[in-house]
Amino acid sequence: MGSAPEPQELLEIAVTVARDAAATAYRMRTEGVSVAATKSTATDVVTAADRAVERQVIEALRRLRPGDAVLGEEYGGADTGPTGPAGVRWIVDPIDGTVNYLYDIPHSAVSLAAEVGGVVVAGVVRNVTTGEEWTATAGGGAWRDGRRLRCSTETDLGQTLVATGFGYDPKRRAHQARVVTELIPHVRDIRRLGAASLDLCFAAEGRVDAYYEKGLAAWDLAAGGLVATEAGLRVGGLAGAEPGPDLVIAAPPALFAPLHDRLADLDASGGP
Ligand code: LIP
Repeated sequence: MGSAPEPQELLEIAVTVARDAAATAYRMRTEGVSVAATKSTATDVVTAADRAVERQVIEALRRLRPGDAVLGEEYGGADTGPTGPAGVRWIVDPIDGTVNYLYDIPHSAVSLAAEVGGVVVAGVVRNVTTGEEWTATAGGGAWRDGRRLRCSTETDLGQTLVATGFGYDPKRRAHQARVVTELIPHVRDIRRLGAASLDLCFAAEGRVDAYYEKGLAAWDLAAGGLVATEAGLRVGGLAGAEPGPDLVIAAPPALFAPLHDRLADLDASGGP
């Protein structure tokens, strides 16, 4: 097995590919976007841009890193781990925040991460409309536009601005809404911005203090999760679990336990 490139080298590839992908998404947005199909439910939409951008990312990675595995939201792929000779797997969400993208809300992103031996070592999240770009490498910190990012230092849950999200299944949304209803008297306020990767990056630089959500897939979490971790946030699940589909909590170390315990009490990982 050949040795994997350094995280910084993988990051440079990710940034090049993500910038081109975001440019395509932006162009297609200006040309007009419509629903191409629906997935898990009638509101879980995919546009022609989601597919075109993911194909573009896959082709670019095939050219730049032949043999690496790619897992993407629209075309799936290597969801069982790397098959490439160097053990590198790329995880891509071509347009995270697709509903925002469809409604022309300037809050959607290309999210691309590189994983080596099952560990995410490099990631980029680029806002399609604003061009804001968050990057991170394992041990190398989190950055936006050349500035090293540090998360919020908030310690009081009652003063905490929390971002969260809702799934596409109405029953799950009803459960998530009950959790928010019970949580909101105990925090500063809630923000529902519509893209997990950007929520994690906002938390990384203190635009919100914390974030949690049930139902995230690997492509929603991979790059943004590394940015959040490298900015000092603790990113985990309930009861010591890894962050994953059951629940993702990202919070400054002092806030993680109080937010975790409140969410556990409210069965935030439960429901459909
Ligand atoms: C979205 C996530 C968001 C979640 C939405 C949706 P998509 O991903 O980023 O956090 O609340 O339900 O899953 O579908 O736009 O790639």
